[in-house]
Amino acid sequence: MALTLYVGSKRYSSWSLRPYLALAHTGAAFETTTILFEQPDTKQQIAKVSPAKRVPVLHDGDLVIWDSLAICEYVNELYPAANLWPADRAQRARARSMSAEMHSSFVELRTQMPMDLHSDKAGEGHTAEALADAHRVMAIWREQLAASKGPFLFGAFSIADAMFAPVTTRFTTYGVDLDATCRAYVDAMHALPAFVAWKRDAAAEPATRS
Ligand SMILES: N[C@@H](CCC(=O)N[C@@H](CS)C(=O)NCC(=O)O)C(=O)O
Repeated sequence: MALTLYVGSKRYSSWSLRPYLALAHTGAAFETTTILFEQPDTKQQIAKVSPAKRVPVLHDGDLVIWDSLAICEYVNELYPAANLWPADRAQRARARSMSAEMHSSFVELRTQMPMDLHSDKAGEGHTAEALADAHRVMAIWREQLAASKGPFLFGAFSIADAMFAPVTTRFTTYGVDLDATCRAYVDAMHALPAFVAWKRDAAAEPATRS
């Protein structure tokens, strides 16, 4: 098989979840290889497949694509019929803006509320800075969902949703308050068959972080 997506522990690897959802959305055949975190050879295993020494990384034959957003862009070019970006240019520009903001911002949210799919850490990590990040994320969602009417940010699933998927899990794990609009969005994300499959696989992995 030509396409292999190398991912980190599904329980913890927020960056890995994004291209997995984008690839799954295309319906294309691909293989997923998991490199578990916190193992004695984790760094060596990642370095073997990723020039950036980070996961996710996609191998398409000899071509190596690293970084979650770059992989999503490549997948969009491989499978244009999957409409991973909105068709309308202005909407596409908005989707790219929010994807880029998600990719480069919200450091406190990431730091205080790291992804952990199978833990209940309600109330942990609720620093003022992390909550300010969370409120900015939810403001983006609310504005976009009001315009599109959902269930995803631009109606149908797009790369923008893939980029925010890990945050939806952080809000659940850490018990961040959600209004009805954001709750419906999180529920739609968590009902995606690909998300359900990822979470099921994550449950079978060892818990290596407290
Ligand atoms: N900007 C990168 C970040 C990738 C990244 O930081 N991956 C982490 C795991 S989620 C990693 O590979 N850590 C392994 C290590 O640091 O050894 C992307 O979007 O793909």
